[in-house]
Amino acid sequence: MKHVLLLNGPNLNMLGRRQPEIYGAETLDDIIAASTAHAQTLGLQLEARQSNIEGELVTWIQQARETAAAIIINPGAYSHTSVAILDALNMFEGPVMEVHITNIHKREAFRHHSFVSARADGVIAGCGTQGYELALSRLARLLG
Ligand code: CA2
Repeated sequence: MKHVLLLNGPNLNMLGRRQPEIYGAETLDDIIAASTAHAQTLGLQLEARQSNIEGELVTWIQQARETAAAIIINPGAYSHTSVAILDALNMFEGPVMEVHITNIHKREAFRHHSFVSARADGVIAGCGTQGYELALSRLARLLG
């Protein structure tokens, strides 16, 4: 079974606990459970990790070169600041899907640019937490 690494960046551990009007009512655990179930229907094995620390995300992306066929990443606010995450993703050879729960283009101007989008094979924004399932479906297609 092909292995997909799902990474969530800073503050996404707070989903469902603060600002539900922006990010919805589901917790990160809810999202991981739904994504894991969806991955199984697609014949994919999901490993989910979250960190508030940029370097930890970079290390996990480096390690994924040996362990994962594809990456789904919601880099959170690091989307808009992190060349380090972009550089790490550029060393990963498999497909990368970038997910944002909100439509970053409808929000403040500083959220309109994502460094990660320069590497991502696909970007899903504004589809709520369903975006993670859409990203998995796309990866199933890309991985054949
Ligand atoms: O829309 C997204 O998924 C974002 O990546 C979420 C980031 C934000 O900085 C990006 O611009 C867009 C923020 C995640 C913060 O998550 C929270 C969850 C609950 C309560 C407060 C923040």
